[in-house]
Amino acid sequence: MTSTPATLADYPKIAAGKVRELYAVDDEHLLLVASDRISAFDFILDTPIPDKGRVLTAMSVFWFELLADVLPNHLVGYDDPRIPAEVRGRALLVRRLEMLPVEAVARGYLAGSGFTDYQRTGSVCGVELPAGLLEADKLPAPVFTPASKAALGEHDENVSFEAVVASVGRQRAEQVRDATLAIYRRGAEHAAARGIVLADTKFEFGVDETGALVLGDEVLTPDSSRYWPADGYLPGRPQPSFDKQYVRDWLTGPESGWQRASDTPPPPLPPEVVAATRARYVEAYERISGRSLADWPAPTS
Ligand code: Q0Z
Repeated sequence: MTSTPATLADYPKIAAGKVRELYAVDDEHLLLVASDRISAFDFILDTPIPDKGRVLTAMSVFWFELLADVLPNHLVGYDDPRIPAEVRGRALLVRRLEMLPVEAVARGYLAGSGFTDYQRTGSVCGVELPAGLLEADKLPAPVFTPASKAALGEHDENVSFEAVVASVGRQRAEQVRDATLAIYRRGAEHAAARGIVLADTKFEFGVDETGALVLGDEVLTPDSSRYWPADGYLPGRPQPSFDKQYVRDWLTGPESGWQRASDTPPPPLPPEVVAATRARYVEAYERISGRSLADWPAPTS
């Protein structure tokens, strides 16, 4: 015997986001690890949501498989011996790519910075929209609204298509735009048939050693997308988040004692809010995939 089971400490950590970490496995492979941490109102909460990392990882894998005929992706494995037991079920072994410096956003509905920019200018990322649209309205057709990757803790900044052309070249920019819209359309159509509105989403693309465009990162998870319940969808007001609404309602309600404007960190979540939120993540996965979370890998005790 020359090797022992991998442990996370064997792998250098090469990047960390708010709720995920990235490790180098070898020259050609990375390990993308999703934690159970959750953010709300731009704070990382002190209270984890059990199984959130597994749910988002399982969801990404479902979407990679469904979308593989639209574009190749970076997924190599989710139950591979190179994945340490401690992160089993919430880690993806992926091909190392040359990532493109663009947040590839598709919007089918008017929300977030898309709605803010529309109210000020009537357009988003240089794309003119019809007058008179309401918050959360469905757009006449999905739009590509790229953003530049911001430093940790900063918000991505919406940019024009010409800014993407300037950074990656016209051919690649057109390929990224077309792939973004094709993948969003396919995902939104699948989600709609299961009672979920996929309002918008952010993809990250890379280029492999042959020059091919490859879908990377996490795909169509509630952390990279706006998921709304189709039930009760009503434009003209902010829509409830499929996954985080219990957290937001409790934090902004009287029970928490927290003032959003106070600049103080939010308090820990009570067990019933944790349980309801966990159930929403599991429900989103099971509705979208038609699969049971019980069948997804987990650490073995
Ligand atoms: C992804 C990120 C973080 C999670 C780099 N296949 C790939 N090849 C090369 N680089 C990446 C990927 Cl996915 C890559 N990110 C974003 C950062 C945790 C994901 F800290 N950065």
